[in-house]
Amino acid sequence: MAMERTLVLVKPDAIQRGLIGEIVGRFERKGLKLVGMKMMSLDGAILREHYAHLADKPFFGSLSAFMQSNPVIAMCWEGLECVDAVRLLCGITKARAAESGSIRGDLAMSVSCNVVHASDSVENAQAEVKRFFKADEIYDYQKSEYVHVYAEDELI
Ligand code: DAT
Ligand code: MG
Repeated sequence: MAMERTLVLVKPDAIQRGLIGEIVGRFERKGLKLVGMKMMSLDGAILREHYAHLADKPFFGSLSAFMQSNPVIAMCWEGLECVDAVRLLCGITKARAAESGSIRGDLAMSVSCNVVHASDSVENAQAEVKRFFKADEIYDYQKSEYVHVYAEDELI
């Protein structure tokens, strides 16, 4: 078991729909620790890196345009094995088929306008946090709540 950090983006559709607080609140209530957060506009260069695995797809152009249509909120969340935990909280890509209770399952209907991005592996999470945050934009601090969120042996 390990403390991990993962990247979450609140996507342009969620910004327009006034869902920032709702989405941030879900990660907070889960017991995760927010260690970085900022609003930013994405450009084509960062999106080509971020979505490199989709570069050949026919929807890449519209995906890139959508992600540049207004700013996003970038967040770095920390927690025990939190890369997988955050993916579960978000639900599957096709929001209208995502499990009820998940962020996408509760808040969205679309494949492309699916309100959040979350890193899909520990390796990608490390690369994505670096891509979106400078080292001094990530904050180390104690979260007193941890003693209630985790058992002692989980915090070693
Ligand atoms: P996820 O965001 O669940 O990790 P992904 O990495 O496969 O999914 O794709 C990244 C984003 O690209 C996804 O959130 C929305 C968009 N996308 C994926 N598949 C798509 C499709 N078939 N049509 C339109 N947009 C798609
Ligand atoms: Mg992905």
